[in-house]
Order: sequence, then C-alpha cells, then structure tokens
Amino acid sequence: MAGEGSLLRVGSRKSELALIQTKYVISLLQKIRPEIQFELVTMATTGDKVLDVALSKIGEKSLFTKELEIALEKKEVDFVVHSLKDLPTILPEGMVIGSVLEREDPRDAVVMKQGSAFSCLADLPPGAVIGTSSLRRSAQLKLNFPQLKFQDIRGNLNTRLRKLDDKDGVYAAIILAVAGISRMGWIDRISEYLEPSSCMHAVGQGALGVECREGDVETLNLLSSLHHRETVLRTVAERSFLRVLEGGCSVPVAVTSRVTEAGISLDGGVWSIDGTKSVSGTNSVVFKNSTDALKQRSYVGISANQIEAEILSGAELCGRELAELLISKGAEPILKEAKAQSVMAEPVK
Ligand code: DPM
Repeated sequence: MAGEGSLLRVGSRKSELALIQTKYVISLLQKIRPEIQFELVTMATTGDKVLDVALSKIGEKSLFTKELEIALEKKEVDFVVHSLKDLPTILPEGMVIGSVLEREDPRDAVVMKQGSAFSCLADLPPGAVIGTSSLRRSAQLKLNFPQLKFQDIRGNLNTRLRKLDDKDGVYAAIILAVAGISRMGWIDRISEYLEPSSCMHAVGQGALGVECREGDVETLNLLSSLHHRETVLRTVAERSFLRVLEGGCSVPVAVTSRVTEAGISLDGGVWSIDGTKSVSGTNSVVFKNSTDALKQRSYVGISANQIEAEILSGAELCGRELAELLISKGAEPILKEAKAQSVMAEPVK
C-alpha cells in the first residue's frame, strides 16, 4: 500500500478539533515519507449528528468512531485518527490501534464565561451553572463543589464555547480537556487546571490513537514510527482498567497514571452519578529492568521484542488488577446504578 508514490486515505470526523488532530498526524507522517500522498476523507458520526440527547443517554459506546470504522472495514479509508478517549476499549473485529502518539496534558480545565470576574471553581457563587456532559466530571466535581450546579452542554468545542460566552447563556463556566483546548489554540481561555485530587481524567485523555486494519502491514509499519512508548504503557494500563470495569464513556470512571523507571502505577475510581458513592484505589507493577533482562536472557534466546511484550503485559496487568481491586471494594453496584440512572437522565435543552 504505502509504496513509492502511493496514496493513503485518512478518515476523520468533520469537527475542527478532529481535523486539527488528523492533519497533525498526516504532517508527521509526511515528514517521514514525503513520497506518500495523503487524502483526507471526512464524515459525521452519530455523536456529531445526535445533538439533542445527552451523550450518556445515546447508549452507543462507539459514538464518535463507528461510521469511521465501517469506512475502514470497506477499505474506503486506510487509517483513522481518534482522540484515544473516544475509542472503545474493545475494537471491532479486524481493527487495531496502529499508533498511540505522545500524550499532551491529560488534565481537565475550567473555562470561565468571557469577562467573568472569577478564576476558579471554588470562588464561583453558590448555584453557578457549570456546563459539562461528562458524568465523570460532574460526579467528581459535585462531590468537591457541592454549591455548584452541573448541567449538560452538547455540541463540538466551538459550539460549547459559543454557548458559554453567549450573554444570555446560563453557564458560568465549562469544563474541557486541556488537550482539546490546546489543539484548538484556546489555551489563554483556561482559568484553572484541575488536579487529580479534585477531578481525575478520562482513560486515554490527551493522547491520539490511530486505528487501522489488522492485516495492513505496510500502514502498520508506517504508523508504528509515531508510537510514544511511555504513552503506550500508560494508556494500555488505563484501557485495561476500563475494559474490566466495562465502563464506556457513559459512566463515571476516572484515572491518573505514571511511568517510573521501575514500572507503572495507576490510580482510578468509579463514582455514582451524584458523586456521593465512590470507590477508588491505586496499583503499581514493577517492570524487570529491561537492560538487565536483556543481558540475562539474550543467551537463552529471548529477544528485545519479547521483553517489550512482557513490559506491555505488565502495564495491562496493572490496569486489570486495579479494576479487580475496585470490584472487590464494591465498584459493581455503583457502576450498575450509574448506568441505569444515566439512561433515565432528563433530556438536555
Ligand atoms: C468522552 C468524554 C468527552 C469526550 C467523556 C469524558 C467529554 C464530553 C463532555 C469519552 N469524549 O471525558 O468523561 O465534556 O461533555 C472529547 C474531547 C476530546 C476528546 C473534548 C473534551 C479532546 C481531548 C483529548 C469528548 N474527546 O473532553 O473536552 O484528546 O483527550
């Protein structure tokens, strides 16, 4: 596919953020392989089309990815760039993540209404309305800021910012991912960065993931050049945590992770919709020092690839064990109740 003078078609959602992300990936690939021609193929997904229903109510896990994956399967496109957090933890048959790029700041941030006299959530007057459609954000923030009101806000980032700044609008502030704000060039609109102690981020937040067909070896080879190892390890741990909990984007599950020289550690939690019930915990997995491992094992025929695979499975284990720990502490009834309530939630105006 990716030979001399060849063409690769790249699928993307139509939103400005999606286009910025896709064009960024294309620009990186173009530098490595100037002879390849990349063609952008844009389409709308269910998440873009259904704007009058709360995200969590639509009940479809692949809200922002399904139509693009169908195009991949039909070979109408060769790869698709996603925000990793929108990519379900189980991909359709025949699809793989060909690359995970270096993560940007994974935190959430507060954007105040234009001209606001306030600069952080703690200072807002009681009853101030905060716009977010993320149950993960509202559950954690309700717990930490019980005086504030949380209300759904739908639409792409441009629409949300317009709704926030509307002089007759109801929102005092909105919560968005720093990564999205930064890619849109709006970093100067951030008033407050939310630390894990007040709001842990979503699984995969801040990282881009590129999906392609499992058997498309040439595209896989090309994409692998964009892989960022530390991000891969962190997001493997985070995604395996979410996979075991079976939480899609519609339940309040949040994490924070870090890779150290010795290994990886992950903090995670699940919340009830109103934030009052939660379980959280932390887990670490120590990787065998890869250089030592290489020295010890080279003569028994274990390759660097195998050591890399062991490290990856260590990251996977880290997430899985944390999920199991939370389940043992009572996560399942909390998640079950959250899922049932999110489906019954009031329609958004
Ligand atoms: C998912 C959620 C949201 C997006 C739920 C969550 C936020 C919805 C909302 C799974 N996808 O985070 O708990 O705020 O109402 C989305 C954004 C980005 C990727 C925008 C954002 C950009 C950042 C990134 C929407 N998906 O979260 O502010 O690359 O992580």
